[in-house]
Amino acid sequence: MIRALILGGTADANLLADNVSRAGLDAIYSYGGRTRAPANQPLPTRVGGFGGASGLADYIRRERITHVIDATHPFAAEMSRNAVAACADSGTPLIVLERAPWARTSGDNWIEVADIASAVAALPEHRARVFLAIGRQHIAPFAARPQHAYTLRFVDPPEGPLPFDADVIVSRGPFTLEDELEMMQSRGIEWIVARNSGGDGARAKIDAARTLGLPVIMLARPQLPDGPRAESVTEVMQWLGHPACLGA
Ligand code: 3Y8
Ligand code: NAP
Repeated sequence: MIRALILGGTADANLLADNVSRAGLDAIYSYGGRTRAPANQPLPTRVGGFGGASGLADYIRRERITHVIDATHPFAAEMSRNAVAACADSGTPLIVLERAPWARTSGDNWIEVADIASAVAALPEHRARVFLAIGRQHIAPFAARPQHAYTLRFVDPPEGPLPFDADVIVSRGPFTLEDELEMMQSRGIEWIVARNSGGDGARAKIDAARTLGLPVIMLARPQLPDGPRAESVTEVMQWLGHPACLGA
């Protein structure tokens, strides 16, 4: 009898939850608790950390979880590493639902970097108007370059003071090309800093940058442990032994 744990928090995880629910499978959806009002799911939902890999292993045993699907974001590296360790420890089948990274196409002006420090170093010396589309958790290092006019985008309003002077857009996406073009042109954006998240929910800013001929400092994904992977909800449903529903 299947009892699946979906490590969620992304558009792909939401599509999977919809399919799992419609297939009538017993499953739990898990959020990390990063946002104030996460999207509702058609499955029983838990919010917050497990307490490291050992906490997750305990949860798997206590809840009699039979399958784990890591449908977290490609940059949620700690959660993904914990899932590999906990499933190995508890002998639980694990699959990672991982969307392909965006590939540079002709017309893209990308500066590909490995980490945030390199992204900060890739900015010009002279004052520029910079859109940091990397969320809230990793912006502090940009305080080393206060000469720029920064625009940030968060899911929720900032709780405390920011590490540097910046305009903040509060919006949870997914974003459209029209909205991104309007935002970048009205704010005179000259540089974009982004993560190579892949998927459709965040790619509009990349397409808008290409249209406007703007440079994108593109953060590469963290290395994750090897293991079974699926690039689509259909593949995950097959792994669970159930055909996907329409629209997967
Ligand atoms: C809490 C769940 C849906 C899912 C929406 C996707 C698409 C929009 C693009 C930009 C980039 C960013 C950020 C982003 C995107 C989707 C998807 C995606 C990027 C929610 C969600 C949770 C989070 C957490 C949040 C992080 C932040 C990252 C904003 C829900 C809306 C920048 C990643 O304030 C914070 O602390 C926010 C933290 C982790 C990265 C960061 O370090 O700040 N996502 N995003 C999940 C949880 O608690 O478990 O609230 O409903 C999900 C989505 N975010 O409804 O269709 O699937 O990728 N999320 C990045 O790509 O760099 C925005 O602004 O262009
Ligand atoms: P992270 O740095 O990899 O995880 C840090 C810790 O947060 C984990 O060790 C775990 O705590 C807890 N956690 C993370 N995701 C969880 C989940 N789905 N369920 C339960 N606990 C979770 O993760 P993150 O980058 O902050 O991402 C947090 C959430 O936002 C994830 O759901 C992810 O899918 C979503 N998200 C992230 C990004 C991004 O850019 N990182 C983008 C879009 C959506 P314990 O160790 O205590 O178990």
